[in-house]
Amino acid sequence: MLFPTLSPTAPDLPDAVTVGDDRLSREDLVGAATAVAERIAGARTLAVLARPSTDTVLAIVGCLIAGVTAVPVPPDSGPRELDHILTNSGAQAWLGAAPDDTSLPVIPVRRYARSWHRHPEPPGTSTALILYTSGTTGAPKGVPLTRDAIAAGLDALADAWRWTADDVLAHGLPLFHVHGLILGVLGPLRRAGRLVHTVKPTPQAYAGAAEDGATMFFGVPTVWTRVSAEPAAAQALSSARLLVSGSAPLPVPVFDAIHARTGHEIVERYGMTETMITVSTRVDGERRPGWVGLPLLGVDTRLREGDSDVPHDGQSVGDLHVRGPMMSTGYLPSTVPATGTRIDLNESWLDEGFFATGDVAVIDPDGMHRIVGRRATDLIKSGGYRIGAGEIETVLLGHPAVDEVAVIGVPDDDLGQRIVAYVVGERVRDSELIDLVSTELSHHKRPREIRFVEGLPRNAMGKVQKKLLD
Ligand code: MCA
Ligand code: AMP
Repeated sequence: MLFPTLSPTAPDLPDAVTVGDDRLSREDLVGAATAVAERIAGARTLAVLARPSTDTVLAIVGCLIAGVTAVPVPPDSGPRELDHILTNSGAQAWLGAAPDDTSLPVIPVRRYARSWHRHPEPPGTSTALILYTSGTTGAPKGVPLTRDAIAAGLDALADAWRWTADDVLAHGLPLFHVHGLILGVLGPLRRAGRLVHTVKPTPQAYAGAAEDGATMFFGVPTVWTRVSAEPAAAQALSSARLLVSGSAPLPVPVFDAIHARTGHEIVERYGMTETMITVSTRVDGERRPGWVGLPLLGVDTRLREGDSDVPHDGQSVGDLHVRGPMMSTGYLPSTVPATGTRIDLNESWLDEGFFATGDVAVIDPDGMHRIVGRRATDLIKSGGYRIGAGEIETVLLGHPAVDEVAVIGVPDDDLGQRIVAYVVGERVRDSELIDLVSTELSHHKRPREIRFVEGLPRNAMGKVQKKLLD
């Protein structure tokens, strides 16, 4: 069974899932999610506006019980993103909350409905979730993940982190990515442990969860940076069993500050939407600051330069390829809207089951991995969100004042990278351009800074030289 928490023989947990002030016992969760499953039986794919709420958890779990593919959608998505996600995924309806002016049918999630019907376990090869993630150009890409992949990914993490039913996981991460949703919600259901979602990942909320007995905390590096800046909150986390960081590089000074304030060496892990988590430091191993650890159970990694292997000497840099049972097997097909031509997006899936991550790394003789950076400058990581420069440039070019634009990520102490847009054109208020991106796409994709310039640096071919900006 994919989620032992949902088994009829599982012991009751009065606080199986807490989101903010709303608490679901195991019985509430199973009863209400099974009622959702009955309402959606026969559907193929449903969209879920993934607000941090128990309704989102019930919608997703209802889909998992019924064997319906769920598409978690960022709740602040603008019309462009929404259109693309709904069309590309083939979502038939919204389950639970829906945007105001939607043309799709809306199926309610009823928090107090109950059903005890026993649904057969859907096949492991069926697609449980489609998650959307940014590429360097174009609209976000749909990543289908099967039940088997999710089970393998979560079990490999349980092995590395000794994650058990006794753990109470706390975090406040968004419910539309691998980190917050698969690890952060489905993880506790796979382990039959408890979840406390704090709605926002603030230092105060994490401290409160620790005082209430949470044992394990997830955060992106920005969260740990903010915790380390609040000594009282950090101190409260001393009682935890494990602090985990991922989604972007954890700065060494933050690792050190958290260690000094909590006594914990953060466990760092590395992954991607396409692969889930493939490499992690282990509870029973070395937690070396700046390094992301060893391949998880069932995972192979290799470093390549072209067709050659790069030595694992802790210094030679190569393209990181990963292979494992938790990976997706390819993006959903996409089409060029104007022509309807189908685009093959799957060049990163290679022979022998390897996936080219686009990250460059080193591996030391003991198998420890360090992520050195990304091959493409056009993928930005800000606050742990992956954001394609091209998507933002397309929106900004739609503004009548903008003639040319180049979007880059610049180093930022809080967000890791901050989105900066270089604009050639008529000078308008910065906020006009920032708000345009924030409404057309999602808030986290908005530039934090606009820099008006006379021209963009270009090479002889006319291509913008982003490396010369900043
Ligand atoms: C300010 N705001 C605006 C504007 N200005 N909204 C719209 N337009 C504007 N012009 C508002 C925002 O809506 C928000 O309001 C508030 O200002 C703060 O926004 P922001 O600065 O964006 O938030 P933050 O608090 O600084 O966010 C930091 C964060 C966040 C909490 C760390 O970046 C975050 O949740 N990151 C997690 C990303 C993640 O989970 N990534 C995993 C993917 P309000 O607060 O009212 O809404 S990676 C993955 O899955 C792989 C597999 C992996 O390895 O894990
Ligand atoms: P996403 O698909 O949003 O999960 O983004 C995946 C990317 O996040 C990876 O390709 C890496 O560039 C980055 N990433 C995730 N975890 C780490 C980590 N621990 N250290 C460095 N980069 C990371």
